[in-house]
Formats: sequence, C-alpha cells, structure tokens
Amino acid sequence: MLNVGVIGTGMIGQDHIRRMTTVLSGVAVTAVSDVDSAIAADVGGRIGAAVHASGEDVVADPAVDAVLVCSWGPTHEQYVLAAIAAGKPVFCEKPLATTQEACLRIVEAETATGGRLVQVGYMRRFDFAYRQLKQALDAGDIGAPLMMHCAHRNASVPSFYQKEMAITDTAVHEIDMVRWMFGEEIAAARVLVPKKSRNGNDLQDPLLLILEMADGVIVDVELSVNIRYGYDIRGEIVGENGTAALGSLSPLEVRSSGRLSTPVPADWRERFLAAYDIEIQEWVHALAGGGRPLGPSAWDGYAAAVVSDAAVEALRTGERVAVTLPEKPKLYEVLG
Ligand code: NAD
Ligand code: ISE
Repeated sequence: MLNVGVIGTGMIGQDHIRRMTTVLSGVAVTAVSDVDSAIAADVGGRIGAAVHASGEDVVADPAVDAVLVCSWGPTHEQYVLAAIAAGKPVFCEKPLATTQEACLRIVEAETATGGRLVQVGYMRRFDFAYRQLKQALDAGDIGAPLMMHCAHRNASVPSFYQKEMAITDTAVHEIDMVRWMFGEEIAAARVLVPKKSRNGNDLQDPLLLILEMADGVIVDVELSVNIRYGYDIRGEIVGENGTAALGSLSPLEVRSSGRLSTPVPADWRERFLAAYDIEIQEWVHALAGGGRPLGPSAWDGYAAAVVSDAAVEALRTGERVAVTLPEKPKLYEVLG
C-alpha cells in the first residue's frame, strides 16, 4: 500500500483524494494540508487522514511514503524541493513551477539524487483518445505528420485567472502533449491575437498560439477560456497521406424533436476523468516496492516552462520567439 500525503485540498486536490480513496487500488491518503486550514480539516476529517499545519509537515510525516502537490502553481517549487530533499517521490500538478528558473532548480535537485522522484500532472498522455491518436501516428496510418490543429476551450475560468495564464496555465497542456505526441522539441512560438470576446473581461480571449516543432511540423492551438457552452478539447493531425483526430466529445447521441445532439463536458474533471484515474494508478504502480515514476518528468515540466515563457514573450511582443533548451541530463534520456 502506498501512503500518500496531499498538499492543497482545493478542486483537483479533492478530486485526486476522491479517486485515491474510492476508485484506485494500492493507495491510501494518510495526510493532508492546505493554507486554508478549514478546508484541510474538512477534507482530512472526512477520510480519517492526519491534518498538518504546513506542506513541509506532510512531507516529513513518517506515515507518508509519497507526496501529491495540488496547491497553487507559485507554491509548487517549495514542496517539490522539500520532497526531493526528504528522498520521497512527488507527483506535482502542472505546472511544475511558474518560472523556468524554478523548474531548473527542481531538475538540478533531482539529478543530484541520481534517480527520478518527480512526476508532473500532464494527464493528456494518459487519455485514451490521445493515446489512440499517437498509436495511429506512430503506426504510420497517416504518413509523416505535417501540421496539427488543436483547440482548448474552457466554459469559464476562475476570477484569479490572468491574461498570460491562457499560455502558462492552459496551453501548457498542449505544449507538453505535442512534445510527447511528435517526440520532438518545440523550436519557436508565435501568438496571434484575434478580435476580443466580450465574455473575457480583462483577458485577451481568445488567442491563437502557433508552435513550430524542431522538424518543421506546425501546431496551431486555439485558446478560448470563456466560451460558455462547455469544455471542448480538440486535436487533429494532418499527415502526408491522411488525417487523424480525437473523436467525438461524448459516447452519447440523443435524437429528439428533429435534432441530433451530444452532451459537452462541463470541465476538465469530466472530460479527463479516466485519464486522471489512469495517471495516478500508473504512478502508484510504478512506485510499488520502491520503484521510480515513469510519467512526465521534471525535465518535461522544465521544457514546458521554457516554451510557455517564449509564448508569453511572443504574446507581449507580437514576434516569433525561438526556444532553446540546454542539453538534457542523462537521467531523463534513460527514463524518458
Ligand atoms: P484551487 O484554488 O481549487 O485549489 C488550490 C488549493 O491550494 C487551495 O485550497 C489553496 O488554499 C491551496 N493552497 C494555496 N497555497 C497553498 C500553500 N502554500 N500550501 C498549501 N495549500 C495551498 O485550484 P485547483 O484548480 O485545484 O488547482 C491547483 C493546481 O492544480 C494548479 O497548479 C492547477 O494548475 C492544477 N490543475 C491541474 C489540472 C489538470 O488538468 N491537470 C486541472 C486543474 C488544476
Ligand atoms: C486548469 O488549471 C487545467 O489544468 C485544465 O486542464 C485547463 O483546461 C484549464 O484551462 C486550466 O485553468
């Protein structure tokens, strides 16, 4: 049994606690903490977990084998570094940290230990539809890839969401996904700014992010974060001999009153429900008996941060911004 301590018991923290306590096997939640002590006490009390005053106390708890960080992005670095210093595996929700410098500090701390401890919550790699899409691509079903069209649409975003978060909080999922999908790094980013939606208040919404992969494949990502009708994630790869795309939004079709309709997921919890289950279950299995995490690494978190910084600069300047990564440490060459 893997005993997990959860830092941050907000939306995704509670959702991961629900899956670890009621859906998955081989895992128990033994400790929680949140800067909002009332939420932590409520969530911890419901599952009989120890409630700690700080994230560092969760890491230090001898009844915690591994740590799950689900607090706000700017707090990730301190908890991931604390877990690495304690030699405990840590799953950190995306982004790994909010600056590339902070991500690099994590990479350096982890490589100094000589083995992987960190996994980052880029769950699309665990989604059935994305995995099928990659299988079709890798099998050569559509020939060599040339372009990919993506859309990332949120019905709405929280009030603390700021303009650049369309890149750093939302598009980071596509940034990670295309690195994994094509097995290539991203070489440059541009951002086009369309007519502004009146649903977006102070945000520049929507945006069109253009990513150039190192081998010349071009990816466009529509980012609409106040589209109201629901949560809609799209992806279509155009190859030399065909195209492959994520399938329909829902397995249900309703034919009624002369109309054919299908439900649209409300948010990420619904759309990626099974992907999160698989992501955390595979993490638990990988750690069983003292194993190492195999999913998205600290290096992947760092690479996503470097690209997202370039895209933020492209948004500010209107220019094409080239992306340069340092050499990948050997640790990540071996373990992915
Ligand atoms: P949230 O605001 O609902 O919850 C975050 C919680 O962290 C809050 O309860 C807050 O009080 C707590 N917190 C803040 N600072 C803290 C600190 N220093 N120590 C302990 N707790 C602290 O936000 P959320 O939507 O649950 O997002 C949390 C993280 O998960 C973010 O990094 C976000 O980007 C990520 N996220 C990932 C996905 C995904 O699809 N993988 C989806 C949603 C959120
Ligand atoms: C949120 O933090 C997520 O990670 C969701 O998957 C994404 O769709 C949303 O835009 C983010 O704010």
